[in-house]
Amino acid sequence: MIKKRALITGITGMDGSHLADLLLEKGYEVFGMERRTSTPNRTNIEHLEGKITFVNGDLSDQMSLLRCLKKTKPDEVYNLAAQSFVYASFITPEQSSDVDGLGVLRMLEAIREYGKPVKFYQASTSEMFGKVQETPQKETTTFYPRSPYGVAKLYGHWITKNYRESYGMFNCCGILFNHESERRGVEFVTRKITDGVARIHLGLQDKIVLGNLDAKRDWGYAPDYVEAMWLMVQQDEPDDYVISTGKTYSIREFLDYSFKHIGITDWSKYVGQDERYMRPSEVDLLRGDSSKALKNLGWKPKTSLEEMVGKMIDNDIKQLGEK
Ligand code: NAP
Ligand code: F7E
Repeated sequence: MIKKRALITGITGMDGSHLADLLLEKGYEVFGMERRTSTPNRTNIEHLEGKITFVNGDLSDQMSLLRCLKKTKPDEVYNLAAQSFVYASFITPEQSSDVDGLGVLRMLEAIREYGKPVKFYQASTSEMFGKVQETPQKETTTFYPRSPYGVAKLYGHWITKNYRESYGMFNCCGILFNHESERRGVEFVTRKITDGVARIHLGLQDKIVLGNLDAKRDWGYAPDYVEAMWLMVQQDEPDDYVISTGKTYSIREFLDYSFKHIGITDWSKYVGQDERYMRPSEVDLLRGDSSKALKNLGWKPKTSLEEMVGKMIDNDIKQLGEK
């Protein structure tokens, strides 16, 4: 049987690594696009070495993308690469806009130039809802991004739709709400907390210093969410979907679940706050409505927040213990 071929950009990231696991399980030949760095970080993908093929490319370099397509001849391209840290997009707005906005255009142009039929998935985000205009947020909710990241992703979202309508390309956008896992980067609030709680549990750290504790997020589990990406690409018609749990929790509530996991109910003495982790403009509340995904894709989240927090902390304790 001929194997389907998938090219994943952002292979070293959280979602890229989980999607590669899923596609390998489904019998795909998987290609992972990696950008050149002085010290490669393959922490999330060590287990994939020998199972997938790595190719070099960068979303800020047009020709490198075309070369990746020619080399890998994919049936499906999942564009997961991005400067994905909202906070950093305030510090390097131009670089974030280039990669997260124009990078998408470059990949779409590369696919047009390549000329063979390719199904394209774009990693859109709930950050496009920003200062939310209704709750819960769904596919038809008006966008109001609140960061250079959100604005750039909105460009990526619209250019993907525009190329679908202009050139009849199979392009779909997953508007994914926050999702986390054991492989989440440690600068994001969930992993910063689970790693910090694990360190406190092991006596390696006294305090976790955070920014705004009142922001609310709709947090799901990344392995559940990569399944939704794949389902979108398997449809006969391309479309855009919100992927979320429908539940929202504050950072304080995330702290409650996390400390409870190691038997602490009053965490006040273990958590500090510092202005330096606050953002110039904040997204206060996100809660998604993914009923379209349930209806058309049969997708729904499987993992509760409590379960996910437990998995993340247990993994952090194990990893720190091994070190
Ligand atoms: P992540 O862990 O930060 O991974 C981002 C990946 O993009 C990394 O592999 C990174 O490579 C790569 N990358 C960065 N700049 C690049 C460039 N110029 N060219 C090529 N690759 C580049 O992000 P994630 O959480 O897995 O998210 C995956 C995608 O979904 C991103 O597009 C993100 O914006 C979007 N998204 C995420 C969430 C979420 O909650 N996780 C929600 C909605 C949408 P290096 O290792 O070299 O840095
Ligand atoms: O912040 C607050 C912070 O950086 C969540 C990305 O994957 O999801 C992610 O973006 C909230 C914010 O994720 C700290 O102010 C408080 O309100 O974990 P985060 P994010 O900004 O929601 C979306 C959907 C994406 O698309 C992005 O790529 O937590 N917060 N104290 C903090 N945040 C961080 N990082 N660090 C703190 O100390």
